[in-house]
Amino acid sequence: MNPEQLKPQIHAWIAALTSLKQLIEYRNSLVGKKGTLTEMLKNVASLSPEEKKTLGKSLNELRADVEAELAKKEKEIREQELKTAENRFIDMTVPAKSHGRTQHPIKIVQSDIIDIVTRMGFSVWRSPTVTTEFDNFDALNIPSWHPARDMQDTFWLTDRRVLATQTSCMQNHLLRTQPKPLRAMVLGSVYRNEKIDATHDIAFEQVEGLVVDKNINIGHLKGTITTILTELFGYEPRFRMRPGYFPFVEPGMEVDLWWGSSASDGTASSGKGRWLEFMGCGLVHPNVLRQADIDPEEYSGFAFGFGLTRLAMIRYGISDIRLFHENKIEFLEQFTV
Ligand code: FA5
Repeated sequence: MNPEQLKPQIHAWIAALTSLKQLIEYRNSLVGKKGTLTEMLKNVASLSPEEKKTLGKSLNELRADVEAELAKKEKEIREQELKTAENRFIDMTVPAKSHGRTQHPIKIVQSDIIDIVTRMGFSVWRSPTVTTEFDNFDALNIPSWHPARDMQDTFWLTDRRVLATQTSCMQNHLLRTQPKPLRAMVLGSVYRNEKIDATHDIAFEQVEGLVVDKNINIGHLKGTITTILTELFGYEPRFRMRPGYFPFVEPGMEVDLWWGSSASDGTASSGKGRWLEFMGCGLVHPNVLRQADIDPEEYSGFAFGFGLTRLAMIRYGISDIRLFHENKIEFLEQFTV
């Protein structure tokens, strides 16, 4: 058969193709390794020189024509598929698939806090790893003879500097250097020579809030804590305030959060939970203001400090603080953003 006669038939087949899948299959069946045209070309080798010349030439021409026709069709189909995809209806109500980027739970809580407090007008700071005895204790109304130094088991360096035991070590610096009124938030890693158990680690994350203005009272403190916690949890979590002693606040209080409640709104006790000490706070002690050359008659303030690590435990129902540092992939993979 004259290959020229095959042409219209092949063109008709190509024109009828509607998908890339069909096109690839058809291309293979024709000009693929074992395709019809390929086989015909192979057979030319056994023909007489005369036939070889004419048939070989027209078969090669047919092959080139078919390839060009297929390429044209392929372009057409691809363009059509793109258009269909563009016009496809996108249902915005279908929940987005998580893109699966995992992030450490402490990091997630930290970013959330920064987001919340910057909206509330706080500046955000980071406390140093190594600080001075003065900033960590003396400036906070804890002189060297004060028994309150024993409240925090401290890692001392040989030159009387310390590994920061609390983000409060930034208070004096902020009070001295920042203009009043002041609203500052400090994030930082702190270190204590403690016995490790399910709720105590030797290195953990703290967050400090420090506000100084005129006529500050406990209502401002409670309102700020309530707002931050409500924003963090998405509902007002169950917490209680009770008297607590810290030499750098007067009056001083501690805040406990309910830990382990199975109620989704965090209000009802499942009977299985317990109170977890979460935060120290109070009105800034006049001596702390005086240390920074601020007149306590003119300015007052409140401060609070909480364990970011404990917050993450409560928020995610994590039962053991040691999990944060174990680097177990099964644990970490549960937290995606
Ligand atoms: C302080 O560190 C004070 N600086 C808090 C403060 C700030 C009081 C401003 C007044 C004004 P405390 O030692 O209680 O206080 O620690 C604060 C919080 O850190 C605790 O409530 C707890 O949530 C967390 N925390 C304390 N020790 C550990 C630990 N070993 N492991 C994990 N979290 C801890």
